[in-house]
Amino acid sequence: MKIIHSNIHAKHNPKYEIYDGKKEPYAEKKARIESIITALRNNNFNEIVKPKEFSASHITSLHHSAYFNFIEYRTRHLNDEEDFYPSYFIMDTYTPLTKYTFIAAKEAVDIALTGAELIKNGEKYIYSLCRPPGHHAEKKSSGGYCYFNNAAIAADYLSSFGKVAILDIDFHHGNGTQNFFYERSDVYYISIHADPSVRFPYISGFKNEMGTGKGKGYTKNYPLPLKTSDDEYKKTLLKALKNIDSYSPKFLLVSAGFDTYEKDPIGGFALTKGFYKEIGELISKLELPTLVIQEGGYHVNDLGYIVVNFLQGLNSNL
Ligand code: SP5
Ligand code: ZN
Repeated sequence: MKIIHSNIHAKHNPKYEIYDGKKEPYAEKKARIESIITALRNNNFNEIVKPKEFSASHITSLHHSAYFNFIEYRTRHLNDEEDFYPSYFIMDTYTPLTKYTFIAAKEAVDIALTGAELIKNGEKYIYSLCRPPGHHAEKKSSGGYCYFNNAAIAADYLSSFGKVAILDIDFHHGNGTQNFFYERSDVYYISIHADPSVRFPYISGFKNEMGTGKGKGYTKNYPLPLKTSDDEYKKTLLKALKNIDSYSPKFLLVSAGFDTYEKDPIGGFALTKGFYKEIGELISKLELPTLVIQEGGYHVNDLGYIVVNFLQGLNSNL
């Protein structure tokens, strides 16, 4: 399995996030990716390749051009040491701009699109190691550590070649991805996440959100309570996979967050380390060309192990 990765993400390095009025260390840190890459190399995932550069028009065909220009222009005018906190285009206190945020976020999109192009050309499994993550980013706002929606942009690209199902398994609901496809039937968004009435993003991810207009029936949410166990999660995952199978997509995109892990510092489910291999195996039974896009997951020490197990599970069907 090819892994798409670059080091540019490391330049995006916000100093803190603001929670309940207090500055806290930034959870979405570059060490996450270093943990994953080290574990991959130690486990014979050796095909690690750099992304291609794609035109920014892939971004502006989903995100508002005024928003794209704001991120590009505002970061270009920051000093090395300056972080920029909320404004009109930034919806929370977790998603500051730094001087290098634009180039890192653009690179993450290229990582996702490089994976999408390989899948379109016939690869079975690709892992796009995106950072910053993307699934909270909306048409004209950043949020939840996300700036450009890597998964939505990759899904939109793939949708020109056949129907796409997006399975979002991050602990948090992917409000951005859901919104981009809420009125479309050619991309089916299906998400398993923490009950949004008690966890970020609070504004969406409820059971009654099912799409509208032409998209009616092509959004599906499975909110789960805090402390959800492996067994409970598996029951829900099987339902989600069944729905995906009935949709008969040409491509599967997995928005893969690993903040569902029991020891995750900002999660709240009780999934164990060993369970991620089974999640991968269950997904592989769909036998679909699958693009895995990295989202959240903040337990730096165990993150690499979890990702390797997930990918090994996915690969087991080859
Ligand atoms: C991509 C992704 O996983 N984004 C998640 C964004 C969630 N941000 C809110 C979490 C804030 C938690 N900080 C809690 C500190 C308590 N001392
Ligand atoms: Zn998350």
